[in-house]
Amino acid sequence: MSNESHISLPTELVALLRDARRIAVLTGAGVSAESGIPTFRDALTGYWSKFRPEELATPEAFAADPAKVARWYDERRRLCLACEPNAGHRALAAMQRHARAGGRRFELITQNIDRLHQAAGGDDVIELHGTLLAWRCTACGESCEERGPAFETYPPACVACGQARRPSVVWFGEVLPAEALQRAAEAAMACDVFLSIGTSGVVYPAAGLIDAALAGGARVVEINVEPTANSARYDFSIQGPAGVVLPMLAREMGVESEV
Ligand code: BJW
Ligand code: ZN
Repeated sequence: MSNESHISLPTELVALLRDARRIAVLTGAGVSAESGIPTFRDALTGYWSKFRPEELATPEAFAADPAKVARWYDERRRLCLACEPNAGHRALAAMQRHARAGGRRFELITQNIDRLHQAAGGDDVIELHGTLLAWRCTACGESCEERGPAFETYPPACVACGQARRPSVVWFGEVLPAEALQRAAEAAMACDVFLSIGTSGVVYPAAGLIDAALAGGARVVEINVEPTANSARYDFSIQGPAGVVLPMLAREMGVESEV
């Protein structure tokens, strides 16, 4: 299922999105898959089909082998920098501009650390799991954006104090950035429509945002290439690639975009 001919968008869904005063969108790795960035849990291509998360994506893993973990994240950092946003990222940015031009709110919440929403023109993106493009010192907290070639040493050293730096991402067992989480929870609670796109919806607390949305009375929509464990909870579950479904939705909503 990869082109528009297999996908139909319910007219009720299009009307719902067109009329919403406030939309909150939660995205996951599936939104960047068509840009060439692997997801985590897809059976053949996901990172966790090749690596054990507890050996790479936990503070304990970094403490045990900082060079190995930093090298793996640096490879992923360079992959993100080499990848372009896709039609799904661009459609979301266009929907956000359109909503705001009409005096409506459109909050873009992401679990992704690749900054591709921002590269597509997404504004004020709420990053729940941090970003791979910033690395911070484990001792003094100094942080800087890293858009250059591979680091010379692993882990890279802090320019201020010489101690090890780590990617500014959120590993398992770590708390999410408080302001991002609070803004995401507020947006989910107060929105009319909540869209969950390209996420398996198993990692908390992001996976709990649908509960906040439902508690606040929102209609909830899922877009994914396959059904997820939570599909039955959604009012609309659209099956198809985000890079195909989102431009279709934007067009149906009358959003002017170059997607
Ligand atoms: C497409 C597509 C296409 C493909 N189009 N779709 C409550 C209950 C149970 C457990 C917990 C809980 N609270 C906390 C926990 C523990 C833990 C957790 O949730 N564990 C679960 C796995 C059970 N959570 C945490 O540890 C979090 N911290 C926390 O809660 O702190 C508070 C606390 C601390 C200490 C004690 C107590 C409380 C932190 C979670 C951090 C997650 N970090 C990662 C790694 C980031 C760095 C890195 O990149 O390496 O974030 S894990 C990984 O999963 C990454 C992602 O952001 C996250 C979500 O994955 P996502 O985006 O959904 O990707 P996939 O691969 O799972 O799914 C992709 C989907 O796309 C699939 O459905 C495809 O079908 C679809 N798809 N192509 C549309 N083209
Ligand atoms: Zn330092």
